[in-house]
Amino acid sequence: MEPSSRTSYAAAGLLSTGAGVAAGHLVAALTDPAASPVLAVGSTVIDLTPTPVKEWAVRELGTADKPVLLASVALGTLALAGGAGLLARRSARLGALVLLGLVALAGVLAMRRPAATAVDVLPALVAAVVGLAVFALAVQALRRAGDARTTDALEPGSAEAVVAARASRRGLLLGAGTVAALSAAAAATGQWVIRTGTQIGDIVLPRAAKPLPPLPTGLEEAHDGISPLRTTNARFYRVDTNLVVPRVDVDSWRLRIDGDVRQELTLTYDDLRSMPLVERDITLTCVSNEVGGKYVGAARWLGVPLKDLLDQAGVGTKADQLLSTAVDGFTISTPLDVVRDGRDVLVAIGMNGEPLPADHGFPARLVTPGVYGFVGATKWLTRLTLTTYAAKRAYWTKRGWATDAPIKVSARIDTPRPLSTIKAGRTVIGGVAWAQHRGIRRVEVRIDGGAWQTARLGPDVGVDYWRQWYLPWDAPSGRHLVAVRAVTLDGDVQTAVRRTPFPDGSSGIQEVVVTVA
Ligand SMILES: Nc1nc2c(c(=O)[nH]1)N[C@H]1C(S)=C(S)[C@@H](COP(=O)(O)O)O[C@H]1N2
Ligand SMILES: [Mo]
Repeated sequence: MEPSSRTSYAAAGLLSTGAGVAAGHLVAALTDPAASPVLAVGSTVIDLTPTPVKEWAVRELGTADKPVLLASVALGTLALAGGAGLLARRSARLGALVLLGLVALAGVLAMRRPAATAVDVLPALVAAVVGLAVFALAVQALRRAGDARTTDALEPGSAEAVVAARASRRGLLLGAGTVAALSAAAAATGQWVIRTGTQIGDIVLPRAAKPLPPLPTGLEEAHDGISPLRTTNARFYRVDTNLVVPRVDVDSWRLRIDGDVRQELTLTYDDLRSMPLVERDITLTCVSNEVGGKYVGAARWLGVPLKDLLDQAGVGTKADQLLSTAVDGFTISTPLDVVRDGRDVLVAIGMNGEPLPADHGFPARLVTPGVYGFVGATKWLTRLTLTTYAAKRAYWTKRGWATDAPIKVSARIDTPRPLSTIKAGRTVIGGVAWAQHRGIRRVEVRIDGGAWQTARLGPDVGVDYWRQWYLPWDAPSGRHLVAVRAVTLDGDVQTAVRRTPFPDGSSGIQEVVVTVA
């Protein structure tokens, strides 16, 4: 590699951009992670991604959608950074200008977020200073190496010239290596700070005014493979638009209730904690859950009934929408008649006996039984506004999604697994079924296109909670098609058949292929 070759200049662009981005990331980790240059660009890409692509990504990539997105952003940035380096071979100023443009873009994107504050320019500023400084040094070093080669009195190809070139190359590589190592260390430290910073300390939750009895024993105790009656916090699915989980300082956090109300309310975390709390068992699910998918979970939530808060604020007559805002500015809208029809809507602060985990909305979130998460489960909640659909549109509403989204009846086969091979003989087919707020009356299983057989149901935890089910099966050898469907208390039943693992929809009869050996 010639010190002044194209590769060296491209590498200088990459190195300096990497150093800038890493330094910016570290500063962001210490102030506001969402303002990190990479994350600011990534979040913008998420917001601008056309809805069908986003739906595809959630479905096909699952929780890997974010790493994939970040990797793409990184690759795009690296390409531009390499380009800036190449430009610098002709004109250092031009290269620097492109780099500055890149960083400025990240800075603008960080500031355009609804929740941005003045400190959020800091990461981009630091990235600019560090990036340009490394760039200037690198270009200077490459120039000097190039000049040395052309003007050296040493005879080209002579032993002295070879030694000098080697020494200069070694110096350059050493410098580049040092900068790369420092950058990696800065980025890693930033990641570490972000991860440890979101841990929730030793908050002790008060008990509910009338604690619920413990959950009954679930079918999972008797039959391997059926989803536990309660999903643990660690295993609960996570779906949101956030690249980094918002880190909320609980002391300065407030919940504001405003809009069409008699009296605006501003509540602290302690205010919420000292109100009469209730416990509710509610299953949560995502509209992007494919048939047989895992974006569904069931938990015991602790919180303040939304009704109590709305009664205290006094809802006016004009509002038809409850617009909730998260600390990062993300919004969700819920039909007001849904939240006021008597169902147990909660502003939850606890999940399965613990403070809400950061991933699931610490310090407070909305939980609305009977509607998909994107219309009723706002995490990192900070504001509830009584307004109208005509006046305000939430994040997903702007992207063409429905404003009301009642959960469709669904049943999932947990065991046997799709496409698995099991031993012939006595076994069970089992899983869970849900239709939040309508309840499950019956679950039916069909084997090889035969008659629908009624499965046995697990314990009843209420209409808002999923229901476990199983059907004993004396499995004969061969390949079999096993299908499941559920019927709600009000007689609604699934129709379209969806064979998994070939997802093609968010509701329908799940059918799996099983080989019995
Ligand atoms: N602030 C915020 N809240 C949000 C979302 C989000 O992107 N941001 N996503 C919603 C969606 S689409 C779903 S399905 C649920 C998922 O909740 P969970 O991650 O706790 O399972 O959160 C909802 N609340
Ligand atoms: Mo969702």
